[in-house]
Amino acid sequence: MMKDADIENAVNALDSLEIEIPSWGFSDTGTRFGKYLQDAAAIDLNDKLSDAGQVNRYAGNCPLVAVHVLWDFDAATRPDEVARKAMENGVRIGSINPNLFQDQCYKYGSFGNPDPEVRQHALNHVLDSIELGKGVGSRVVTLWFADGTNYPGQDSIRERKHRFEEGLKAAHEKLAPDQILLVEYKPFEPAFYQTDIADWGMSYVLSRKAGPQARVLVDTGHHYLSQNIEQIVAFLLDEGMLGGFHFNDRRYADDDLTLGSIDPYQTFRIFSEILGYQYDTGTTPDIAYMIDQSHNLKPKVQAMIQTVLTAQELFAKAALVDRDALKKAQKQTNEIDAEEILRRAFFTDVTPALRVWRDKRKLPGDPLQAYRESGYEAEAARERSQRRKELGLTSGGSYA
Ligand code: PSV
Ligand code: MN
Repeated sequence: MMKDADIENAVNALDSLEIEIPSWGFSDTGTRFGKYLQDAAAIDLNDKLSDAGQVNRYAGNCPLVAVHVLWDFDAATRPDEVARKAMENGVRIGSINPNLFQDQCYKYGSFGNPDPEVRQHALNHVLDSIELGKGVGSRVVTLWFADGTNYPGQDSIRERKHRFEEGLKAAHEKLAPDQILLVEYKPFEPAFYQTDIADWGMSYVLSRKAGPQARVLVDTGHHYLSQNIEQIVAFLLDEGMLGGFHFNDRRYADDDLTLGSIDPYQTFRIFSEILGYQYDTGTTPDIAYMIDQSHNLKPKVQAMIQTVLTAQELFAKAALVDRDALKKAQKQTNEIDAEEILRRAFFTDVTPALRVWRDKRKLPGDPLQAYRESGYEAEAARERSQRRKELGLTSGGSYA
């Protein structure tokens, strides 16, 4: 049973949580073996903003939508129009994700490419993305690089590092004072010998060298198995260098599974580190809580609602950690009590707090069910398959 004080703590914590959802979570995506198409999948950015609006309407606290520049924009897209469209759907444009991996010229990398012309091409795209961010009123530019090499000796690792230092510094120079540059790391894939920004340490060094508005982005799927992610989070928080997350879960590699579907305790421990830092310092770190998931099989809006609800539940649980008791147990090196304090919070049923929070925000008590009953998905499937036909696009048909 939750005590009133616990409910209050959890509700306050939830009030401080804002989750960003990715536009690419609403379109048809797949694996390198192919795609299974869904009739209700978004076709264009308008559809994605509409879907994101639904997630925010039912789940609450996810008013930001991350966009991927080449997947969502073309030369004719007007940033002010996009910002207006987002507003119409009750959301705003969140992080801008330049695409530095799709063009043929990136075969040997973008910022790390040995060819200065390709490096300039990549930098121009990042600079355009920074301008786009200013145009749509977004604060965060997120950089993920597929750069790396596939064979030992293929290129100089140190020279590639220098090229990155130069490129990131040049990008940082063009940021508006309120923009931040997030640098994401990933240990492998698509490069399989060496990735140029392989872990948080490399991202930390490069961000520091880029300038004061650059920070590290932790994608929870971008670690080797069994890596202690909450330790990375604690370390970066303490250094003032944690910029944001790409949340998802994984079993094997960068699986993009639903947050908390494999190891909810890990997400809880990450949240607990953040809330513990807030408790100790009395400050709220500026963290972009973003989801990076694209669902191949699940219905996309439902999957995103499920994800947001999971984040809310785990964040509420993390708010229940008895910080004073934990400090006391740590002081006494009482590891059993210390661990039990975490476990007790994790295993508490926080439904009462979620109910209070949802009532307060006039959200449905069961957001997933309310969305399912709304008829939005059936209508989206009908209208979008019709539009696909008119556009000559392949459709999922009755297998969606
Ligand atoms: C790369 O695996 C990544 O995590 C980057 O954040 C990309 O922008 C995103 O996935 C694309 O799905
Ligand atoms: Mn990511």
